[in-house]
Amino acid sequence: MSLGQSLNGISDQASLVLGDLNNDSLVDLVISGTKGTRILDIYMNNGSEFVLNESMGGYGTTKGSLGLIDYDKDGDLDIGQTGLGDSSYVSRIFNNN
Ligand SMILES: [Ca+2]
Ligand SMILES: [Ca+2]
Repeated sequence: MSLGQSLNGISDQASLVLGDLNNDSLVDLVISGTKGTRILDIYMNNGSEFVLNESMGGYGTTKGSLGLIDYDKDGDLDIGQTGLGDSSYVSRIFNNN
């Protein structure tokens, strides 16, 4: 095994989940944690590398986890998140539109 790609590092018991968010058969990447401020970053896989597609500042959590499920059965994976937000523990669902 060898290193394929190094992405921006985040810390504070961060979490990561992989899944095909845009149904192009390429697995995408979601990371939650802190990088100065709390972040939730979504990387899309273009076939050769993961490219930052959306950075949702303020929605990052620490000491938590991420999951992907198509909870509304529209064919797109949605993001579930739980953990410590800015001031309290939170659980959220982000709709993949
Ligand atoms: Ca994809
Ligand atoms: Ca969905």
